[in-house]
Amino acid sequence: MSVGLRHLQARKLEWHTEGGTRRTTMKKLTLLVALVLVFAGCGDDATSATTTTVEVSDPFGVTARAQDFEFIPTSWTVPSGALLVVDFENQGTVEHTFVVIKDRIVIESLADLDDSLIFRELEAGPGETTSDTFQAPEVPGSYQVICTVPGHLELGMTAELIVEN
Ligand SMILES: [Cu+2]
Repeated sequence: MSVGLRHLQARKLEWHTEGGTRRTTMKKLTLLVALVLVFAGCGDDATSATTTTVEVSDPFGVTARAQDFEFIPTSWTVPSGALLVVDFENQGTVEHTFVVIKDRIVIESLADLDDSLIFRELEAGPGETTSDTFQAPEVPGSYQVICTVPGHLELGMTAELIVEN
């Protein structure tokens, strides 16, 4: 599936709610892709038509804010496997990151983190907003989100991405 990011960003505004994101109605978008192949035979009525229907879920908007030194809100609930459009807004005075940890592993100290444990990473400088589009984990559960700037996890920059069926 190829959908332009600009298109996704325009659509995701519908799902933003103040103070975070609630699970809202997942509208199903039905794309009707009709491929009609017409073969004009010489004298024959040789016409072939193929119709393919593809169901695509709308992207799910997530707004995450960082301050010095906390995430707001501290949890986001998303449908499993959904296409997420994440806006990470850094309202702090230093750089922050939004790092989703794989496989429901919980990191308590940055020393426990290595790159193989990172599901997805966004970073934003002070006053910046970074956006990213990626697929939520398929397996339901609570996925830890941390800031990986040294010292920030220890100051409490941890949150959770809750994946529900
Ligand atoms: Cu931070």
